[in-house]
Amino acid sequence: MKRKIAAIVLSFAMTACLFAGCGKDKDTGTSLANTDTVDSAIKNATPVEDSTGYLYTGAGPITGEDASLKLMAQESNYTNVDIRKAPIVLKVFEEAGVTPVWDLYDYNDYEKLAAPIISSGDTDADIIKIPDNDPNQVYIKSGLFVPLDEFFDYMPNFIKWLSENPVEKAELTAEDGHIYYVPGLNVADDYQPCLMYNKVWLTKAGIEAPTTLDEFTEMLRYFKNNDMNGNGDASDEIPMCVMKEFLPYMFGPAFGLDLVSGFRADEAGNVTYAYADSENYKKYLEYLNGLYEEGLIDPDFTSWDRDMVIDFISKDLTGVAFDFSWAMSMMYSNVLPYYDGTEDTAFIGVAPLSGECEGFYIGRNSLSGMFGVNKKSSQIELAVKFLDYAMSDHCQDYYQWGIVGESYIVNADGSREYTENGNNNDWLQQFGINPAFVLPAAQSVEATDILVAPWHARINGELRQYVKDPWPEIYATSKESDTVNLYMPDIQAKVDESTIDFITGKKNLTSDFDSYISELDRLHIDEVTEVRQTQYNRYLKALGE
Ligand SMILES: [Ca+2]
Repeated sequence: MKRKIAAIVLSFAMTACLFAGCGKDKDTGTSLANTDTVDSAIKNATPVEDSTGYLYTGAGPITGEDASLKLMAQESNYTNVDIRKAPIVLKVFEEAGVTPVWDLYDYNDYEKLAAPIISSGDTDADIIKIPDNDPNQVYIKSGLFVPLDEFFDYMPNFIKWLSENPVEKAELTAEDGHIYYVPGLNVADDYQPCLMYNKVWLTKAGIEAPTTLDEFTEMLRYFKNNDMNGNGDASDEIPMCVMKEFLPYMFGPAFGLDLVSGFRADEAGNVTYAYADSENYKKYLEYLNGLYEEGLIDPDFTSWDRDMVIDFISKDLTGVAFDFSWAMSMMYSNVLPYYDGTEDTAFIGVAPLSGECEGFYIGRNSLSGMFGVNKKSSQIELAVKFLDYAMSDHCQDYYQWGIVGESYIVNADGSREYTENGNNNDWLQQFGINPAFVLPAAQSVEATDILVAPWHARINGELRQYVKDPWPEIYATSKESDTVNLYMPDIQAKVDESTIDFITGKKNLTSDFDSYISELDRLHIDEVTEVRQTQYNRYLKALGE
């Protein structure tokens, strides 16, 4: 069972597609300040001939001469896939007019193997995939990477994308005002974690899907006290089966808290730490402790993993789940004994719960695998142009769908579907679908939609409106990361332990909560919050506010 689930999740991660922007509209409507480096570079960029006299305007080929580029990146995470031979990857190089020279390292050990090479600068690769998103600017500070904004004349696709995605542009802007990486993209607003109800149980109970905490509690009581699964035993129902790591996603927003990111800025830009909110976080804990005391949260919930939740669901023991949206039709509904492929017999995603505050779901950051150009490369212009071409919409279409007539077909109405081969995951991986480990590929919502049940895709579209951005990804200075690394692990440990103790009643909310808050003070939460505030101010500046 476990193995199968891992495979499913992996295949989602790899085939699910996305597309740039993925339906996300993060434009804040604010005008971009043209005072900073990146914005003026975008504003002043004009396509110009390179040193060989070739003019690249965003489409392939990117050069008029025989050319090759050396890429340092990852092998596929599928051991039976040789990405060097994958048709989609070869197609992109072929259209670019460039021959790839590969310097690939094991997928799982990439960070361990690549980090020392990048830090020491001991590589002649022209293009390098960095092992993480460089949160502390370690690779940027190594001086190995070219500030891409100095080459924006050669990056028409990239600057268009940056202009259309101010949040990602701000996140990519380093502390020194330059942009060093071209990113791949995750789906960030679609298929995010959400609340799911057992539709058959709702129907049996004769109720609509609850949208408030009060209605929700009533529903749990009904599930607990009735023989929902009809096996003659009214005591074997587990009203909700949710792993503990999803409780913050599920209930925090009803109390106005983003307990997933932890840090959050209010409308005025003031940053606070949700777990140190002595009013709202206390109310959150009081609510969950109430559910626990009443037996509406199972006594064993802290030990549950996804396999156990799937096992409960397969035995028709529960009415409520909360997980990544993907689980809805692909891991939960499909194991229900009576699921027939329709919404009426499924675990269905629903709107978030509201309390004193209106509910929302928490999305994720979209920046994924990042690529930079080696400052020591003898062909920086070519490398920059290749990255620009490789992130273009034209190439994203290859990454997400493959090649027409081979991996997919276009119907008369313009819609697409995968061919029989395209629906074979092994074949599709070998074909090179979503090659994010070697190229700046974006996942696509549209290609995910056709992988899940039709009702699931429709529900995802309905839930997108509730998804809010998480705390942005902001580069840290070394002093900032020192402060965070010094204090945050102890704070996190304290929070994790106390949360469970308060929910289960091991700690008393009336007598012990104040000392919990003082303990966070003693662990220097103020200093960490101050760092987050400084970073957030920098982010707003890069955003043009
Ligand atoms: Ca029963």
